[in-house]
Amino acid sequence: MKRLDQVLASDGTSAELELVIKDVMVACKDIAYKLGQGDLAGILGTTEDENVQGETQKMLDVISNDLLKDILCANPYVKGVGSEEEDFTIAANNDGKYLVTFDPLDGSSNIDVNLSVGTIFSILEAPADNRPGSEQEVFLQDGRKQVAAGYVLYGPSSLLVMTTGNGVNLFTLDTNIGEFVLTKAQLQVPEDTAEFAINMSNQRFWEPEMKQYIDDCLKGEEGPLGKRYNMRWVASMVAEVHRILIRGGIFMYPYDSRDPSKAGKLRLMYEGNPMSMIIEQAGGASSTGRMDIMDVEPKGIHDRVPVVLGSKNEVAKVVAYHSK
Ligand code: AHM
Ligand code: MG
Repeated sequence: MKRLDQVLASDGTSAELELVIKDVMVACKDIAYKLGQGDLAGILGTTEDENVQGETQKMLDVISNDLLKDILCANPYVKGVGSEEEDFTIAANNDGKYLVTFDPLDGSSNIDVNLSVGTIFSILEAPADNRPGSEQEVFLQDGRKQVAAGYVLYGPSSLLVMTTGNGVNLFTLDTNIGEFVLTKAQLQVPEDTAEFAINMSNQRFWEPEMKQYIDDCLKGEEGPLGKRYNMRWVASMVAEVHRILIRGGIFMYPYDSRDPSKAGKLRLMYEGNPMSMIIEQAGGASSTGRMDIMDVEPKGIHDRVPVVLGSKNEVAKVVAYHSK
């Protein structure tokens, strides 16, 4: 079986990009170990702090963020990093070629109940010219510019799913040798599904188009969509996206009116774009409901975005509801 470095070497990934991806994985292996230790290491629970988004931070949010930040800032090929847990982007090495954004531990409300969480990362090329502008601004590129994206799902096994633009591969962490090993090549999202994932408790805050689509799903065979749907909600985007990659489905975190200043709950640069690249590379689709997520022009590093992604024919139905 091929190791991650062998797969990257054979698919034409540059040595520099490979070194950046490998450093992300060094941090992720450490996160996997620490999650496994949990209470034994006294690292479950919440800190006194809030992050820039006004969310309370778990101890493991902070630990995971520091692991990724420290290793990436020491990598000569990394120009800067942006994290869901940091107020501002961080300059790393001026001659670095890559910018890395990450959500160090997504779905962290699941940590204390021993359920699945994950790390999501996205890699962009730093603009070659030394154009004036703040460190934040160099990051503000649309999702189509990503050169790599992936996630590590910490579940019964630790899994890496990633793309460098040549399809999507699945690796399993072999803890005997401390390496991610290719266990499924070229994942493909089934085109059709009858399984949706959405936080139904927000229904009263959704736009009418989203309400209508879910109402029609709930009508089953008798409704306009003509089939009986099943529902899942893990409250961990990495786990939901992984389920969709393996057996199909549609995941939605739409715009809602709880806080009209926010375009949704999930963040474009740390969650929306990397997951969209993975899903599209596996033959699925990804939309805000009105446009492809990867075409959204970011205005700020912490921008939020409505997310509808998964099996391509089902995503097309949700988009059709929004264009009625
Ligand atoms: P986080 O980055 O603060 O962990 O939030 C993102 C998570 C996603 O993994 C998940 O889809 C969603 O938030 C769950 O939200 P909810 O609390 O509405 O169930
Ligand atoms: Mg997150």
